[in-house]
Amino acid sequence: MTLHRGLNEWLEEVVALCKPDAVRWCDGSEGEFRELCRLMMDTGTLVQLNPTYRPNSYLARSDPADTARVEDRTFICCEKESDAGPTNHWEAPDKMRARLKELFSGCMRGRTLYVIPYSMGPVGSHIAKIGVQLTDSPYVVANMQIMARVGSRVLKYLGEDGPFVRGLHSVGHPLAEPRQPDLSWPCNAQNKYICHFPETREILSFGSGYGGNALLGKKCHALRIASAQARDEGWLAEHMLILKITPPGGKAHYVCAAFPSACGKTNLAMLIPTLPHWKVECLGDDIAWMKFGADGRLYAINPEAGFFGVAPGTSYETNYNAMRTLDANCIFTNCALTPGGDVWWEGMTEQPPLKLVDWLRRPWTPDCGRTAAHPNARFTAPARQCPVIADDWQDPRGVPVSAILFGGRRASVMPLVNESFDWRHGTFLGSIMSSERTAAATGNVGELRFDPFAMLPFCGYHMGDYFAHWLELGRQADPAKLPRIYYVNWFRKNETGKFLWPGYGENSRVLKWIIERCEGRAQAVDTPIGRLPTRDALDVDGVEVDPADLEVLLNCNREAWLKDLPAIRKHYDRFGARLPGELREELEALDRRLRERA
Ligand code: OXD
Ligand code: MN
Repeated sequence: MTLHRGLNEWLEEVVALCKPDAVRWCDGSEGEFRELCRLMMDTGTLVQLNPTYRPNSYLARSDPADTARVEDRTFICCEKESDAGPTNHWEAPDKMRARLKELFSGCMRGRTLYVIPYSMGPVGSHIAKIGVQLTDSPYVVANMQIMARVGSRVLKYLGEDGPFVRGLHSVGHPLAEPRQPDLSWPCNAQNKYICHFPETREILSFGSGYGGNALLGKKCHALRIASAQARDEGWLAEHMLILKITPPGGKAHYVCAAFPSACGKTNLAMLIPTLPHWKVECLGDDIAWMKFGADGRLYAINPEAGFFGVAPGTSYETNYNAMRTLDANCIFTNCALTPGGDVWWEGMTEQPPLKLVDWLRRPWTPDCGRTAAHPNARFTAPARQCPVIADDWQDPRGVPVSAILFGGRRASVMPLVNESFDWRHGTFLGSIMSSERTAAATGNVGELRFDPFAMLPFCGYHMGDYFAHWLELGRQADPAKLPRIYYVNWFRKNETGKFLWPGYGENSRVLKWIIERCEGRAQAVDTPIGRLPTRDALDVDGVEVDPADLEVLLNCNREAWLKDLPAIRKHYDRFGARLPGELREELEALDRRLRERA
């Protein structure tokens, strides 16, 4: 199917090792998608949703032991342990390869191996990269068709010797002789390994069929491998949404924003501004790859072609555009099923349906004391279906970035918005990002963790070196052309636990201030932590926020920050000598500014 020698040789090796019954080259066609979905309906992996409500859409219910990314089973296998850094699990490449060789040996018996050539980014864009995933999961193929540009056109572009990232994936559940019927969600919950070899640009993933563990183009390639590649080649691979914002009668700006998983990136990316005549359009909701253009500006592409969003909490009220994106051609995973054959999840409607089948396939009623959907239930939806997808979302040149936002869920300390003094200070703010843990990964929900640049689970090398890479790019660039950097927090609460800021569409007010700052039109006041909007500069006309709450939202709380400093120091100490000196200096300068008399 290809004249690419390297790809053919690798495929031969994998076939000899994994022993699939058949090999199928994926062409990325609609016919292929429908055929695989039919096949998965036969094995019970998918149910087709009622086409009256959702044409060409399906629901998958996973094994209860396979419902999220598994950070404790995720490894960076570089030659030197010190290069993986303290935030990654490391294993020596040879040792891990030997262990995985045993697991992969015969693991595809009774199954078909699918070859998925994919492009992260528009095919042929100078910012895009090619990967090939070999997998025994038709669920992965169908999802990858939505999430990436897949199939024959990618193979054609790859030619006979083009470079590509190798991704081998198996659910780790061979079908023994005599043939047993397959499971509806085959996996190998006891033996999950999500392994990255950044030096050779390879991914080996075993045992899980879920999301980021299995759709290798996303977290594994577009973040962990790409971040290492970006360091080597002088660009950025980031856990960021991309949006386009156009002021009334003004020119469009592009904004990238990094938030930890399940902190509302999809909502912000598709926000409907409450401010009259401001327009917000979406280019991506999870990942941005950025390269400097010949004009010295930073240009971003969304390497993905779809959204793999958290379903619970998504409704016509919270994210109308996401809901409309889900009208057809989607795969839902671990949502509940209505008697009429549609999906439902917590928060989708104010009143839950009276009867459902929950994600564990059990009868469910509102009083049964369990959630109907899994908290990390997901939708996989084509980006092109988003009603506010920007017309230039597939521009191979990328879009010039005016501002970069960092943020997380912080009930206290962090103000609504804070502008960094410069790129170096912005890098500092990114490096101290922290957030309350969500259900997107296993662990205790609500616990506070530092998540620098929202890259904690996704940086494919030493996080200290990653900070240094950000600083280095800033040093090489023309400061006037660099995006401005902001830290935002929509999640500030009062003592009774009530949110101080309404969020959602009202966040357009914060975006407005940011854009006006970029255009040199809005006022700010210097504080020890950065530049905050003056009371008049933030447009709060028509928003219901108590003036006392606004005071808290736009205030630098010196005592609270001073109390946070020991935790920041401890966070920094993890990086030892590889923490760039400039960031330590930023921290000490912050400490000094906080102690100076106001
Ligand atoms: C995601 C995540 O799925 O960050 O985007 O977990
Ligand atoms: Mn994400």
